[in-house]
Amino acid sequence: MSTIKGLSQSQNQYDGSSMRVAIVHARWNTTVVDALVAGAIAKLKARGVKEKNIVVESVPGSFELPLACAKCVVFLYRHFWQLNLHRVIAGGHVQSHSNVTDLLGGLNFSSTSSRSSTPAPTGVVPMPNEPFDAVIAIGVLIKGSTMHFEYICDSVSHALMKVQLDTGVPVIFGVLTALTDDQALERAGLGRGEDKGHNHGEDWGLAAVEMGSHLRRWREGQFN
Ligand code: RBF
Repeated sequence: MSTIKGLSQSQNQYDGSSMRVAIVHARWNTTVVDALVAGAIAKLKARGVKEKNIVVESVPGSFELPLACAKCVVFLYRHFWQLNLHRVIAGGHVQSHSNVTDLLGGLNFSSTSSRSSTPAPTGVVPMPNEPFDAVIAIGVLIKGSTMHFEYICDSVSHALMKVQLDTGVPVIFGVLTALTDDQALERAGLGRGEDKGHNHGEDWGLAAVEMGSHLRRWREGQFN
């Protein structure tokens, strides 16, 4: 039977060739998680994201995903502050748009970034890593006989949304909340029936590049 559900493909081919993306995944239900991570990586690469710019971190379970995603972003904030401090000490100018508002409203790491047209002043300690354009949180929750599932699903989804809204860095929601093993397998393209299903990790890789691209544009005040 045909369905009207699902994601319609964007007309745009978003370019991930200068992007950095973090994937944070849980280790519960690894058969499914591994397929989802592989699907996400395949589509990141298909959009041009370089292998060296895809960082993969793992945590025990889905409940740990929000903190790990938040830490990726906080790490970057810290280095942003250090970077600006060094620039001031070095007598360099701080670009007029690199101010506290940027920190609160979104990330702006143009100083030593290859995206910047302004060279960093001499004496500046280089930022060890470029910022992430997006973070993909991947976990698979499968309902058991207790209320655990409901609590984890609820808290994790709210917390991941909070990380994204608080930081302005896109957090892609790659958490499956399945009622059965088969539901989870089918959503990773591993279905046991004739129809293997669709690997949603692929959609998450595409979403990461699309959102990273939108955020770069929106931060510059460019809207369609
Ligand atoms: N983590 C998952 O990522 N998926 C699960 O399906 C899952 N089910 C769990 C069921 C129970 C009864 C417990 C105790 C934990 C489960 N976890 C699951 C792990 C959870 O996300 C977290 O790692 C641990 O609770 C430690 O904080």
